[in-house]
Order: sequence, then C-alpha cells, then structure tokens
Amino acid sequence: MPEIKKTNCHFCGYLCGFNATVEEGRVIALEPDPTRYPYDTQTLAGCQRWRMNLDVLDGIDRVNYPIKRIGERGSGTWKRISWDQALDEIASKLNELRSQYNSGVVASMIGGPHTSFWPLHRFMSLFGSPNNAGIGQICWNPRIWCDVLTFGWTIEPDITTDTKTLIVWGTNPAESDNSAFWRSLNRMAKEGNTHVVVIDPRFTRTARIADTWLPIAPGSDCLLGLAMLHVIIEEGLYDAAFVERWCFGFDELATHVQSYSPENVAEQCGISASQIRDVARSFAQAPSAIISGRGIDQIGANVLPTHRVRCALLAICGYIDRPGGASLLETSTFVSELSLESTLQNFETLSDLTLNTGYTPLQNYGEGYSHVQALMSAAGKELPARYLTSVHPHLLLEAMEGNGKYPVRAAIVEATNPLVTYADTHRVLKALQGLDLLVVLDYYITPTAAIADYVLPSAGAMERPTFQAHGGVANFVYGGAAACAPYYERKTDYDIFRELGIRCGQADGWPHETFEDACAYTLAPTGMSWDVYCEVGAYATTPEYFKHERVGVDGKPQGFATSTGMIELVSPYLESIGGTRLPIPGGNYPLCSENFIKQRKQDGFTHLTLLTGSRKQPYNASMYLNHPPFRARYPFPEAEMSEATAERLGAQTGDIVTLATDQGETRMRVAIIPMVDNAIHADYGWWHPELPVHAPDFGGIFESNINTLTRCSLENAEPMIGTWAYNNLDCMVKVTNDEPLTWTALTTKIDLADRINS
Ligand SMILES: Nc1nc2c(c(=O)[nH]1)N[C@H]1C(S)=C(S)[C@@H](COP(=O)(O)OP(=O)(O)OC[C@H]3O[C@@H](n4cnc5c(=O)[nH]c(N)nc54)[C@H](O)[C@@H]3O)O[C@H]1N2
Ligand SMILES: Nc1nc2c(c(=O)[nH]1)N[C@H]1C(S)=C(S)[C@@H](COP(=O)(O)OP(=O)(O)OC[C@H]3O[C@@H](n4cnc5c(=O)[nH]c(N)nc54)[C@H](O)[C@@H]3O)O[C@H]1N2
Ligand code: SF4
Ligand SMILES: [Mo]
Repeated sequence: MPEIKKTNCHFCGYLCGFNATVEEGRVIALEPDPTRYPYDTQTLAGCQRWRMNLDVLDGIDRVNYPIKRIGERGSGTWKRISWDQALDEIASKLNELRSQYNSGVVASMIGGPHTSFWPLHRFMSLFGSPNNAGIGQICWNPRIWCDVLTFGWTIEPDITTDTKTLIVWGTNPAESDNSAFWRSLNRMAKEGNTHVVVIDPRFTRTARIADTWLPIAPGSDCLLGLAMLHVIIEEGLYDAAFVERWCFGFDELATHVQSYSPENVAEQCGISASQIRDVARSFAQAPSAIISGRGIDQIGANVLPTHRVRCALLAICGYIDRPGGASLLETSTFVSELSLESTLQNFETLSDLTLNTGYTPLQNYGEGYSHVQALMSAAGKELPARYLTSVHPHLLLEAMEGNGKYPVRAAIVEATNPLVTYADTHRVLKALQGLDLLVVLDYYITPTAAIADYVLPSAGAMERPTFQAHGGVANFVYGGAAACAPYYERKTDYDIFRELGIRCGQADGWPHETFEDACAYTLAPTGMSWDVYCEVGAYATTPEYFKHERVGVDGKPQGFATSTGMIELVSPYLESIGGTRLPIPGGNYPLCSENFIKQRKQDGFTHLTLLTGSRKQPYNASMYLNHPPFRARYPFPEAEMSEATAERLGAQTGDIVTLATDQGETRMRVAIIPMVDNAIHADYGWWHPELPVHAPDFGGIFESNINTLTRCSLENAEPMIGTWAYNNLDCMVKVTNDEPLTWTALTTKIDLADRINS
C-alpha cells in the first residue's frame, strides 16, 4: 500500500515541504504540502525546479555505489567497491598521512548550503585538522563578522509595512531567492508605502520593481555608504538619543565622514550627488531597513568597510532591534553548531596548525574567533567556528603545492565542485591532481569527482532528514523527515563521516547512530519533539525587540555583547589586530597585468570591468546543467553588457566573446542589458555535462567557466578576513565568434551511468 510521507525539496535553501507518495521504498509521486512551512503557491508556481525531484532521485547519471579509481587519475576508469573497502582504505590512508606529517595534512572543501556540514566539520575537528576551505570569506562570513563585531550578534532585516525605505544592496532576490521574500518585495512595491531602493550596477528584475535604481560603479559601495552617513549626520537626521545611549565612537565617525560628501564621491560612484542626498534622507525616515547580498560580499578589500558602513547606517538611525528596521537575532535554543562541530575539543591543535596565522587575523582560531567567542560566551551565545575560521584557499593551495607551512596531501570534497566554483580553475586542477588522496562526496561525477581517487555516493533530499539551521546564528530551524531510505547504496553525509570517524579513532565523538537521532538530539533542548518538527516543518520563536534595554539580574540593561557593551561604530579591536578603527575604502582587485593588457590590446581586445556570477534561474551554481529541459531552454552562458559597451566592442546580441585574464580565458554569448558602461557581467557555474567528464575535457571546464579567469591571492584581498573578489574585477574582451563545437550539441546525452555503476 502506498504511504504519504512529509518531506522536503532541497534544490534551493528554501526547503519547501512536500507530500511524497512512497511505495516499496520508492517515491512515486510528489505534491506540495500546503500545511507546512514555508508553503506558498506563488513560489511553487514560479519554481522551475521542484518537478525535477523524482528525476534526480533516480537519475541515470547519479553515483549509486562507492567507486574507486583504477586507471590514471582523471582517466575515467573506475571500479565499484564495497563501503567497507572504501572507508577502510580511506581511513587507513588518512591515518598513515597523519603519522607521516601532522593532522593538518588533510583538508576539506565545501560549497553552498546544500547539506548539513557539521558532520564533516566534526570529523575534521576530531582528526585535528583546521584546514576547511569553502565559501566563507566570500559568502556569509563578511556579514557575520561585521555584525558580531558591531552589535555583539547577527542582525536580520525586519521588513514590515512600517518600513519607510528598504535598501536592496548588491542582491537580486528575483533570481537568487524565488521565495516569500521576493513575493513580499513585489507586494511592497505594489502597495507603495515603502520606498524600495536597489543598489546594483545592473538593472535587474529586482531593480525593475524598485522605486529607485542606483546604478553604482562596481566596488564603490563603501564610498556611497560613507556619503550617506555624511548627509545623515550633517543634516542631523540621525537618532541622537539612541546614538548617545547606545553607540560607541559616534564623534569619531562623524569627523571621519566629513570628507566623504556626496559631491566628493559622486563621480567615483557613478551616482549624482543629489540622488545620494535623496536616498540618504529617505533612509533616515524611521524605520528603514537594508538587505544585502553577494554583490557587496565579493568585492575584495572593500568588503569589510562596506559592511561596516551598512552597520553604521542602521545604528545611527536607531534601527537596531526595532520592528521595520533590523532585528537582533537570538542565539539558538537547540544544540549549537559549535558544539556539533566539536571544535572546542581540539581547539589548541586547530589553532596551532591553522595556515591563516600571519595572514588573516580575524578569520583565525586563535585571534578573531577567540576574541569574539569570549564575548559571546559571556553573553550566553555560541558562534560556529569552522566557517568563520576556514582556511584561505590561496594558503591551502600553496600547502598542496608544497610551498606552505606544512604539506597538505589529502582532501575530502563535500557538496562542492571546486573545479568550477573556486577561483583559478587551472591552479585548483593542478593542486588536486597532485594530492596523494582525493575523496569526493557528490550525487554526480562532476569534473571534480572525475579526478578523485574515491567517489562516495551521497544520499540527497528526500533520502535523508533536513535540518537547516544556518550555523545556529538565529533561533530558527526548518526542514523535516526523509521520505525513504537512500536508494541503491547511497549514504547520508552524516553516516559517511561517522563511519570514517570511527575508523580514525573517533568512536566517542559519534554517539548517535543515525542522522535522524543526531537531529532529534539537537532539537531536544527546544522542547519540540522530532515528530512534531517533522509534522510542522520548522521550529521558531516569536521575535522580541529592544532586547538591549532588557534589565538583567544585576539591575542593568543587557546592552550589546561587544567589548564596550555598546554598538561599536569604531573598532579598537580591529585596530589592535592591524585593521582600521573606522571604515576606510579599500582598493580593487585587478586580474590583468599591465603586460597582458598591452599584449591583448594589440590583438584587438578591450579592457573592461568584470562582474561574475550573478544568479539566474533555473540553475544553481554548477548544478542542473545536466537537466535536459533546462539546457534546452537556457543553453548558453551569457556575458551581459550595456548598449554603449557593446557598441564599443562592435558586439551584437548572440555574438560570442572571448574573455581573458592572465589566469585563462573563456567564451560566452553576448546579451545586451541596461547596466553600467565599460563593464561586463559573466555567468558562473558553467561546465558541459554533455562532454566527457574525464581528461582531457573535464566536462568542458575550460570552455565557458568564468573561474578560469579569477584568482584568490591574498594580495589585494581584504586583509582581516581574506575576502578575494568575484565582482569589480577586470578582463580583456573581444568578439571572436568562434563557437565551441559543444555548444551545438545541446541534447544532454549522459551515458555515465553504465561506466560508473557496473
Ligand atoms: N566567479 C564566481 N565564483 C563563485 C561565486 C560567484 O558569484 N562568482 N559564488 C560563490 C558562492 S557564494 C558559492 S555559495 C559557491 C557555490 O559553489 P558550490 O557549492 O561548489 O556550487 P554547486 O555547483 O552548487 O556545487 C554543489 C555540488 O554539490 C553536490 N551536492 C548537492 N547537494 C549535495 C549533498 O547534499 N551532499 C553532497 N555530498 N553533495 C551535494 C552537487 O551535485 C554539486 O556537484 O560558488 C562561489 N564561487
Ligand atoms: N538561481 C540561483 N539562486 C541562488 C544561487 C544560484 O547559484 N542560483 N546561489 C545561492 C547562493 S550560494 C547565494 S550566496 C545567493 C546569492 O544571492 P544574491 O546575494 O542575491 O546574489 P546575486 O543574485 O548574484 O545578486 C548580486 C547582485 O549584486 C550585483 N553586484 C555585482 N557587483 C556589485 C557591486 O560592486 N556593488 C553592488 N552594490 N552590487 C553588485 C550584481 O549585479 C547582482 O545583481 O544566491 C543563492 N540563490
Ligand atoms: S527549488 Fe526551492 S523554491 Fe523550488 S520547490 Fe525546491 S525548495 Fe521550494
Ligand atoms: Mo553562496
């Protein structure tokens, strides 16, 4: 008899609830579940992905059994082996490498929030390696670091009908977040009570529904923010009582922003002084809110100063922990990510071995993390450690290349495709190919999996419970139960790390036999049972405001969990570790050397500002390019430019341009859109699942992959966190119209299944 099971889609971070019809352990039908968080008919109507769930569950190109390389690395000759053999061999190699070198010899590499990463982090902490690389420095961390240093915890925009002005800063939810937030933004735009301002070099679908679009020159956001502060302070539009009571360093900030008048920054920002003044005045109408994204998370040296002006704008206007402005989040009542990661158990070893020491003092166990964690624990809060201390990819690659503090000889890659999504594809390929051991956990043979020694088949959504807690920086978690046991011999990522951990001497560290048991244990302190959570799909508490005013047992208001107990507009701490007290704009992150520019100019190339990776439905980074209906509709990677830029290049819609930097080159199709001039925006995540995924093609990673052009060096990076740039870069561009052969072979014919699973 078929049964109905409540479960979740996991094709984006939204985790919609579904009712799965399950017969003999197989999901045979799927329907949206209107009873569970975050059900929204319009979101589902606008979602192109959810119907893929059944295809993906039993996809012919999924990896279903552990496989081991038997030929040359990358040659595509695999042998199916048992789980015991795979895990025994991997554990024994890891143990051997650890005794030969040190426990930092193994690295992990992770990507976006596709799964719960804490089991991998626990494995690595207990193994004794600090070397987790991922997206931290360019996604999430800058905002978290800045919020925590300024407010003593993280904040979230609190957008209500009272919000007077909403600044949408370097984010395009129309493509990146087809969810309730995008719906409510549409509603707000229609109702017209809120002035919606989009700050973006491109005229995005979000900009189209906004009241004001500020077409900012890439990377100049910090200047714009400083000029807004200038106007708000000069015209006395700030909340003087709040500033007096709760803000530390206001006078210094006021002096600092004096020289950043709108007139002084207008040209660099590409926005008129009067428009800057108008937006600043509009923002000063209380309450107003800011939502920010990747556009300002990935601007290299400017990332920290830009986030600091974002924080300062909210603070001096008194919008912190206030409805319609920003809510100061609560720490989790459920077991903290920090505890799940087991980082503190081995903190000294991790601190001693981290490669970041001497380079990025904030993004570091013994420095920035220890400093904020001391403040947090005094306030009864716990920040996750492993994301916020993740190793800088340049330092990791250097260690893999044999030029680091000590050698890194092995890597475990979970839920990421670094040959496409990490900067500098040529360098990453060479470094991974040179390792003694490369283990990849994925659903597919991606280009990265193609060069592995072992590929371990991960169970995906519906085959495992979901527990999305965003590192526990909010008292909010959502997800639900698995619909079925993993198909074939797939395993949950948790099971894989637990079994590997036990083989590496970590038996005590893994008390829960299954991921579901571990999730139920994590949830227990909330008082909500696992069954109830699975039924309703979320655990959340009602937000409370003005928490800084709450009087504690000592009879004093609780304030903010910073060194001064106030909101820190200036940071003596950042200054003490070699940063700046105040937000000072940084430089840019050029990819092209002068010689290269000169040479390519002689060949008819034009030097342009480069932006990369703005999200587009229906793809997600390097995922879903293997889904034939998507490819048929969205077959090509695009390079967007303004009409004037196209004219300058002699380009027309549909032409093929070659984009080049010292690192490499790639080709894309021209699309003409309203955006700032003399800049080009390139899609990211592109590879070609229709091409052979093994050497020498590697699934076409050198055809249309923008990360063959990028770089993650420390020079020009933000010095405290180490953020490199994916926006405000530069490249050389020319119309070449040399269509790669693969672009005409669009039918995604995937014949990997026989080879990998036989
Ligand atoms: N140039 C440029 N580069 C960028 C960016 C940019 O804007 N421009 N953006 C950066 C950002 S913000 C991010 S988050 C990263 C994203 O980078 P990645 O996370 O590396 O990108 P994805 O293509 O989503 O890779 C996910 C891989 O994980 C697999 N996977 C999915 N779910 C699971 C799971 O549950 N378990 C396991 N084991 N595997 C799973 C998928 O099959 C896929 O191969 O890219 C970064 N790189
Ligand atoms: N469809 C889809 N959705 C996704 C993802 C995906 O790969 N595909 N990835 C997920 C992930 S991992 C992430 S991190 C989020 C990211 O989600 P968002 O933060 O919304 O990122 P984008 O959609 O790329 O929007 C960033 C915007 O910043 C603009 N921008 C570029 N440079 C600058 C600059 O210098 N200043 C300013 N002010 N703006 C600039 C770009 O033009 C772009 O419109 O999306 C998530 N959602
Ligand atoms: S892809 Fe995202 S929005 Fe679409 S159904 Fe899945 S979780 Fe919901
Ligand atoms: Mo991301």
